[in-house]
Amino acid sequence: MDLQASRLDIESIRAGLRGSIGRHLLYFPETGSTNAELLASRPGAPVHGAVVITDYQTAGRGRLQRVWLAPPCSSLLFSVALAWPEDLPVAQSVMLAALAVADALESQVRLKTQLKWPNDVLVDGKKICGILGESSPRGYVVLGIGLNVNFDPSGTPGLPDTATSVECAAGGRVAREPLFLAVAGALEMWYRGVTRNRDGVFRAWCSRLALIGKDVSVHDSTGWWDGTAICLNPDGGLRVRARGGQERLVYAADVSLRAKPGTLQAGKRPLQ
Ligand code: BT5
Repeated sequence: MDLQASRLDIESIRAGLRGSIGRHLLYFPETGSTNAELLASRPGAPVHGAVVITDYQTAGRGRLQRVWLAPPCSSLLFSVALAWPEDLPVAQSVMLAALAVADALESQVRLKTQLKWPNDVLVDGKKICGILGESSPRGYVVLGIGLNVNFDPSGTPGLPDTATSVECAAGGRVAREPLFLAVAGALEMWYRGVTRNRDGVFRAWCSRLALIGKDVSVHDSTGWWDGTAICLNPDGGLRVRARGGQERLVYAADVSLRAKPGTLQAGKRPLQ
């Protein structure tokens, strides 16, 4: 595979980094998964702010054993290690990353974003970025960020029609390096915020979530079911009142807004 033509310009990234995020930066033209790479790189102790970034993943991973796909040299695919306070839910590190990506897309490309529980950034209701948070030993989290940039997901085999990219949403290709630097800068800012105000990330994330009070369809290990999203727990759990009236707390699930309550047929995935 020829990655040479449009590989990331790592030197320009290094030159543009200002804070602790990316101070230790490892680039691979191709790797299995940047999360796996970062979790394995320093057994027992990742360095705060360490970043592994690549132009292509052969085994990119999502939640729940799903895959993350992106054509070579098309996207931002990286993982960052953050020292994470023991008393702060790991789920809030994923919220922090989503806020950082949203800020970067808004400041760099003027894209209006929405955040979707538990780990997505959307533009026009379609997924532009997925985030995978994995805890690592001794008080670190590893946040894997996959941000679709210069390709058309509708022409990429294996991708759902609910995917979009910066190119599609903004109507043109953008340089990935300044976008990465903007995400790194926003991560730094939100991370500093966490140390000053424990609730800040959770509150900011909740305020950008268009889910609470809405009719939703939930897909979890029990199948599809309908309900109303009531509120979020600081540990990332979503409290949903099911149709029968009982409240359920969901973590490992996919949740979609329902356009028309009651229209979902059993076993069928709703339209986003
Ligand atoms: C996620 O999982 O959204 C987390 C994705 C994290 C990817 C990054 S890339 C860098 C780092 N290294 C890794 O190995 N992973 C992280 P989840 O919510 O489970 O969504 C996965 C689902 O999204 C898949 O089942 C597909 O349906 C869909 N999908 C796969 N690739 C996509 C893409 N490029 N854009 C939009 N949707 C995609």
